[in-house]
Amino acid sequence: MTVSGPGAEETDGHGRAAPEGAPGDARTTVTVIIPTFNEAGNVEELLTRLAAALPAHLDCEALFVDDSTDDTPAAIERAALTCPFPVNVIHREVATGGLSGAVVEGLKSAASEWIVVMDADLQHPPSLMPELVETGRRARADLVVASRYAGGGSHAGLSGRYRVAVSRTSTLVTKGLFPSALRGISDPMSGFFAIRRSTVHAHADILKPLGYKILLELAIRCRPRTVAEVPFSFQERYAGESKSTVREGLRFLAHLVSLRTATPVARMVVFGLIGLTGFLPNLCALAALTALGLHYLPAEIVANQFGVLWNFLFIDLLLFRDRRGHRHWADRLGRFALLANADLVLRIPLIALLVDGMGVAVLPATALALLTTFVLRFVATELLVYLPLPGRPRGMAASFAREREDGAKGERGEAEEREKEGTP
Ligand SMILES: Nc1nc2c(ncn2[C@@H]2O[C@H](COP(=O)(O)OP(=O)(O)O)[C@@H](O)[C@H]2O)c(=O)[nH]1
Ligand SMILES: [Mg+2]
Repeated sequence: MTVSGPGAEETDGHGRAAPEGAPGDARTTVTVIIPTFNEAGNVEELLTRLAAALPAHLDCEALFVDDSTDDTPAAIERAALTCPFPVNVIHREVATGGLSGAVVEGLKSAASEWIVVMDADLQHPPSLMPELVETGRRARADLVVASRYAGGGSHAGLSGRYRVAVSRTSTLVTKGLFPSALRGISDPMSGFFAIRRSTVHAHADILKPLGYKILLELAIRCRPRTVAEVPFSFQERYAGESKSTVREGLRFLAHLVSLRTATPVARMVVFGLIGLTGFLPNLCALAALTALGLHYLPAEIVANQFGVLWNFLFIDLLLFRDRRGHRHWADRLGRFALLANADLVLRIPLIALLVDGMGVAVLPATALALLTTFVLRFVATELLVYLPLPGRPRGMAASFAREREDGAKGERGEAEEREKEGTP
């Protein structure tokens, strides 16, 4: 076990960790949240192994959040009959938010002091569940991560070199992007962890789950003060097939951008970077149009629209992904294009004012005008294109609403065509 954060490993004056209440003194309550998508062959074995591992002082209940299209709910019902602790199921007709959405739904309805999240396929050893909670109690941690990358851990059950490489690389990139929020977490992609309910519930409304990486979301948005880790060996799947897809990998990238651009300043930087990449289609279109014999001035105007479209796609799909539901795409594109072209129209008189009216040299005047119109355009994009309409849901509720709009072609339809590769 490794612990980091303020107040980590509070000692009893003899260098030993002072427990919150030793096992036996106080009962601890834990809800084990298990997201399931077609895991009929795994649930009975999972509950059996959980029950076998359960120490007497732990009051446990299992909460399946199920999006299955097979007979998993019936399998859970059967297994619950012989299970020594309560088993509850939230079966969702619409799999809003996919795996992360399921976990967040479970997190919100849990009432116990501790919550453990684990997969149904036994890749996360059930025998480790009590140790995660005990470690959290002893270390007074808010979050305990079962880590494949802590000393003694391993990802042996991760099938194929490709998935191991993707997992390692995405872990490195993610830790590099969030060095402070992920300090002390060697495996931010782990789907096996224990968290205090108080840590989650204080931030439940700002969670915007996307794809598979719920721990990342919780570590960054809930900011647990003290984090501990327990090494574990990622096992082979017991039965059934992996549900992770290439699409989940793309979702993970979008999730990273959304987490990294949570503040307006970070959003403005990414807005600027995307704007810079827009020069490429702009110049290509300009070259093509002038080669076709179009005069360079109308060609400039048309080519600018290619840059605008390019920028809109990236900004809409990556930067303001969670605010897309506020307006129809045509409305967003129209407003965005209007602003981008107004930017051109505004810049010229501004440069003229700076040069002729205030005596600024042409180059600094142009740079200043570019900067001014860039900031104005960013603010206007936030306010006029992506501000929620009155009465429309925000945050997670908004993305949920959006996915509902997408209807049957959402998670469930997509689930049918899941391929077997892709996510870290
Ligand atoms: N509720 C719910 N659970 C899901 C969904 N997708 C995957 N899961 C569950 O999440 C866990 C991890 O999924 P898995 O396919 O094993 O991913 P892998 O370990 O990355 O290959 C399993 O318990 C799945 O049944 C989903 O859309 N909804
Ligand atoms: Mg799995």
